[in-house]
Amino acid sequence: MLPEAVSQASPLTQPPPAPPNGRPFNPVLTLNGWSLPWRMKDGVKEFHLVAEPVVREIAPGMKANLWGYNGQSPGPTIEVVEGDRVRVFVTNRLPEVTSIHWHGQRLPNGMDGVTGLTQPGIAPGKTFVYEFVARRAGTFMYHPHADEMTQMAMGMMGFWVTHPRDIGTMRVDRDFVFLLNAYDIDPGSFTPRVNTMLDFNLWTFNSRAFPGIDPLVVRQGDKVRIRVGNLTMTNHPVHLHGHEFEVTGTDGGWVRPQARWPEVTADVAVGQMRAIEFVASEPGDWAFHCHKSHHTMNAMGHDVPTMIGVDQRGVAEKITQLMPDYMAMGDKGQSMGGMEMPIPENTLPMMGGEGPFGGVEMGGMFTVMKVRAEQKPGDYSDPGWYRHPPGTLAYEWQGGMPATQRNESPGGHLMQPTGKSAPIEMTVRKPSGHSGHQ
Ligand SMILES: [Cu+2]
Repeated sequence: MLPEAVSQASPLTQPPPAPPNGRPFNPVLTLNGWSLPWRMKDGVKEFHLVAEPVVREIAPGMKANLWGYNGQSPGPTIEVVEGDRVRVFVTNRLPEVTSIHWHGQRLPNGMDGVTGLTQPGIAPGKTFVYEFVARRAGTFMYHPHADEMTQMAMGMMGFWVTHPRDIGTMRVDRDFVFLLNAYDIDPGSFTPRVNTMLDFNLWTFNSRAFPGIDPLVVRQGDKVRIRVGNLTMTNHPVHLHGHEFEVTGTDGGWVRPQARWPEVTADVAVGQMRAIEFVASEPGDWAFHCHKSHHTMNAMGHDVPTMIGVDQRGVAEKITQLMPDYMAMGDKGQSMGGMEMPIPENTLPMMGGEGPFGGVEMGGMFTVMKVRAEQKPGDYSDPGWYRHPPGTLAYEWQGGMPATQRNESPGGHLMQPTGKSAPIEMTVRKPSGHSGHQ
């Protein structure tokens, strides 16, 4: 008999229980996801993945028709221990052939899951068995190697973690994992375009867009690892506020301590995995996001012309005669904070999320790491917004303003177009006590 194919309906983060059998390990926390239970049979860890159409809530207010595994996209995280013998049953409930490639693993060539090269495709309705020993501890992914462009554009992918054989190796207090993924879903529609190569309009962590992405909740002083895998078609510089980290793991394994350097942004290229580590020493609500600014926007942010500095007076009245609902936007930037725009059904606002001080004006690949002194070990529940100690919050200046100093020399060029140098006039203000400060 096949092991039960456990299915998950919720897109919320499900902290996994401690492993019930087999070698002990510290489970990871899959952001807006879950880990797949296994069955132990004659010393082999057996998992059952079902490739199938799913409905994924990308964020409250928007659902997408995707393809995934066991009820969700991405599929569940698979967690095993170095040295485990693993057997994965893969049942295909899609309308076309599929396969699973175990990205990054050392395994017998015939278990590598490349349709046509190492196996025939798994036909609809059929089940294939993959079996190998998890030889190397580290961070891995799984995805089809069959009609890849369609199946990945539809959300077929999942995370795999092989824990070290010794539970004390590379030990951390909290270990978060998620995949970077992207979709092209027209505003008002439910199904991704599958032939898009570059111009995706929904940039997601584990098929969730901000404000739908759960926070990374940690206890102050915790050693934290965040593992990220990239199965989009472009790279993502992931950036953490308030802390420096080191890349301690890549797709090829752990990075030797002598080879690490501190940074605050790690670029994760296509097909790569990165594990970053740091001590969460600074309490607060720290942004954690892709640094490509159009990746922290949702669908409505694309294909909008730049209107900064354009005087739209009069234009709106003329257009309103043709389109009664027209609203001129963007002449002072595209800030959407506190602004309600009419948008099609099943579409996320371009930039959303409410913070304690107003609109966060972010979408897509953005979430918040919440560091709290009072968070209990192992507690991932949302502690609410950070309460800033007195004197630690940016505030509005209520005093006067100095007169603006302008350089009035014509043009201010070093060289005139003729090639002759022009006299430069400069006004130098020498320090004279604190008269300029107020
Ligand atoms: Cu990005």
